[in-house]
Amino acid sequence: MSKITGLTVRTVRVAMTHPHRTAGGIVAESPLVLIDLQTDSGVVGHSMVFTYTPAALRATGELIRNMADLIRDDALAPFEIEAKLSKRFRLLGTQGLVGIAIAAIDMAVWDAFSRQMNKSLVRLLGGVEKPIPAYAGVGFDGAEGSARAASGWVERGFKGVKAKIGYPTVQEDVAVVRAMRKAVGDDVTLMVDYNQSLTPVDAIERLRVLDDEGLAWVEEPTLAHDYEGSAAVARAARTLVQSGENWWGVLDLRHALDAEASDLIMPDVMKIGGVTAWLRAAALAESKGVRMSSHIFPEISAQLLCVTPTAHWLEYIDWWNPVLKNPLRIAQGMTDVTNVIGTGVEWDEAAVARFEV
Ligand code: SMN
Ligand code: MG
Repeated sequence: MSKITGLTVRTVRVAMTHPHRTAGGIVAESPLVLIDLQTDSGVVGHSMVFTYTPAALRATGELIRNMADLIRDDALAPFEIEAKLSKRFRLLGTQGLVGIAIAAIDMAVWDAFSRQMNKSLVRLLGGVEKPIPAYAGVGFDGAEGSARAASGWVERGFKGVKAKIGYPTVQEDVAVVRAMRKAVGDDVTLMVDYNQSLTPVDAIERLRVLDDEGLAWVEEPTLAHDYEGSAAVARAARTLVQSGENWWGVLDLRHALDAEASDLIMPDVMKIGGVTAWLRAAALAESKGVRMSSHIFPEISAQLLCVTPTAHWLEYIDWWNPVLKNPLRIAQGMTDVTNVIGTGVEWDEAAVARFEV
């Protein structure tokens, strides 16, 4: 079995063509940490993590760099590395930036492991490539702007579009949904995302109004960790509640499922803890019969959804395409992960050099 010999960690700030506005703030660029994990067989594993704000970029990069000493000379065995790092950081805690750093290493280890076997991640995990329905997102851009952006995605073949809402009034939220529906027709699935901006009671009130709009889900109406509050919303609304992108680790997910906080779940492969944690999350979702979608990270998520028994939708973004050699392909609104090696993450080095900080 080959061994880990080192880590190269770079930080980039990738410009976004359209700043992504949400009820929880604006994302105008993508601060990313790019990880290359070296092994003694010469195979290199790649992974990337997203720090949402450039303020956290350097610290996250430094943290990952410092973890290299903890895994040097270790066997390329993802479950063992995950167990070791979780234990090593138990006293400090494995949420937040520490959790992101552990996930970065986990994803790079899985990538190196599957590259070494000359397989895609999905094949390594015992699955096969499957097309998964993909939806795209539109920002907090008003009725007209949201409708225009939604039409653009549908023209590119997407069968689902998610809008950011949480305007000052529910009437404005409804206006956005109706403008999008008018623009894309009845055959396109529409979702909305409040990005944790409402109190449970506000959410219950707004959903009484939105319940007749034919939405596939309402995402994060309340604080992501207020499981009881979210459960109250889920019970009161006919529209399905979706959440998961802000749950740290499998234990958060278990608490949320136990509280029936959400009808549907969408863990983020980074915040949940990487590939290892995703597999465990998928098992919990199956045990409860809860449909599971992904949150951003389209390349690796498209493969993981192929081995997720209750796989639902893939969230597509193209923000990181500028630094990727082979961004995820979408055909007629479905993912296409055929002929991919590893997790599919590999750098366009010339672009990385341009965006590196
Ligand atoms: C989101 C993703 C990435 C950055 C900000 C917000 C989001 C989503 O909540 O679901 O797409
Ligand atoms: Mg969201």
